[in-house]
Amino acid sequence: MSAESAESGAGAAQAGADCLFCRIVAGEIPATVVHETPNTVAFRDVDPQAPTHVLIVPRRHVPTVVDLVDASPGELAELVRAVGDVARMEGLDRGYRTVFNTGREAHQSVFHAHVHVLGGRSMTWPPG
Ligand code: DGP
Repeated sequence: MSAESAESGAGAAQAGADCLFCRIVAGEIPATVVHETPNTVAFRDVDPQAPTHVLIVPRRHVPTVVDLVDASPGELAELVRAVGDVARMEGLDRGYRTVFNTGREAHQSVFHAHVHVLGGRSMTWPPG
């Protein structure tokens, strides 16, 4: 069970019309889409934290990345492959950061699995 499901059990109920990223995947809410595969969509974050800040989401509604690997390891592999494609397309040859925020304490705010791809500036560690 995902962190979010454990907290509220709301993940499945948020699918479809109630889920922001499902609506972006469906084209109901506009987004700047930069890459698509049969099972993933990548679009620019509305509040970028770096010169490149792209979110890659599975088309399937699952609340977290752990739920995605449980549901379909192949779709998780496709998501990670899309990270490499986006990094190449964005020219992030000096490096980039990938972030899966999982659960509220980790600052996950949209409970449809997604990976942040951040690049184009030097990163610091530890993350805040
Ligand atoms: P997280 O906090 O890890 O759940 O990341 C959710 C991200 O989603 C956050 O960085 C902001 C982004 N976001 C929220 N609403 C929208 C939107 O309507 N469009 C786009 N493109 N991004 C959004």
